[in-house]
Amino acid sequence: MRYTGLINHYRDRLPVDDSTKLISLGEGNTPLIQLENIPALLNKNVDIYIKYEGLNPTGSFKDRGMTMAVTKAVESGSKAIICASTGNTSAAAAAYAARAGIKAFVLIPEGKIALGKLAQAMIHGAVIIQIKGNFDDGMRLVKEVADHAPVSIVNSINPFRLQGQKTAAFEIVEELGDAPDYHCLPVGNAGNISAHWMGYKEYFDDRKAGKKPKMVGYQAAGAAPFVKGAMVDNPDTVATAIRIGHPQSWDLAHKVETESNGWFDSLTDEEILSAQKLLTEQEGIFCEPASATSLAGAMRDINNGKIAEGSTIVCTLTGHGLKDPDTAISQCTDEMININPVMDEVRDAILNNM
Ligand code: AN7
Repeated sequence: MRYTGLINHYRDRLPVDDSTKLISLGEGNTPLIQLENIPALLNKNVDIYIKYEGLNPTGSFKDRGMTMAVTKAVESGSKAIICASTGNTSAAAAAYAARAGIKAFVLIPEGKIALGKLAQAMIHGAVIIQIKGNFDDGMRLVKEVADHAPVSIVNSINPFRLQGQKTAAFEIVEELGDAPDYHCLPVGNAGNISAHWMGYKEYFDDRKAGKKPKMVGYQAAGAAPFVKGAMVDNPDTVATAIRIGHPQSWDLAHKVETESNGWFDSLTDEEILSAQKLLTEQEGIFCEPASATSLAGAMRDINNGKIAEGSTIVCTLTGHGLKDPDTAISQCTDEMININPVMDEVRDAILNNM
């Protein structure tokens, strides 16, 4: 049967009925790729799988939540959606609003969103409102303005978002035959880690999985309220997607930590970028900096034994590397070879670089 998106695929587990018009771009059903070279480099006996969420229609996991949120917004008669965003939510909102024929208003922090995401919001025709402030300021404003203008909020405080996003856990259980031992995710607002935990619990309770994973959330050191145990007022990190100091799912995330026996930890920008590069060079998988936080953290905790040998680990790569070409290029120090268009010079370029 033709795959037509995650709502249709999991409709029995999602809040829709036969009359609901689905707003879908074929999201979900993303690859689960086993790493082949990095475990050998670590010299540890572990199975690490990458859930490549960057292969969703707009290049991030946000599409899973956005298909549900926009479907429900349209069902309730809404003509406009609004979100604050570090970039990916705005890209997804813009695309799904275009698909639905409604308006999208996106509040983004001036100068702090990656180029690919900005291009997406612009080309899909969202109304872009740049604020002289950060994501947390944008989120506060969105909540306030929703009482004064006819717009539906599609940030992850919208419960339909997490409903859509929980389906990633279903896919993983189905592919592995059970839940993994550990599931590692980058954490900003902590909506996604909470959604995954909902999904794992649902499948465990319905006996579709025999166990539940320990949920491990990794943050950027300059934006790590869960590690600090308190909100952070001026978050900063190269991983702009998770440049968030006042997470919206604060209580939910702490419940996930306790119930799953998991933990939060943080990584420096250097560690994040080096994991991003390692993954591209060793495995051929390109994710954006924020996404590499999950792998960077998993590698550290595998090395120090916190994640035991013999474990099955899933790392979610939340967004595609093409989202942030500037950061990728700035990490590449090898000079390009410039030649005249003659064979000899091409041959020399090859022979000198074998
Ligand atoms: C690539 O787009 O919050 O912990 O406004 O884009 O569920 O917030 C993005 C978040 C991880 C964190 N990785 O997820 C936004 C936004 C990427 C992201 C996260 C985001 P949550």
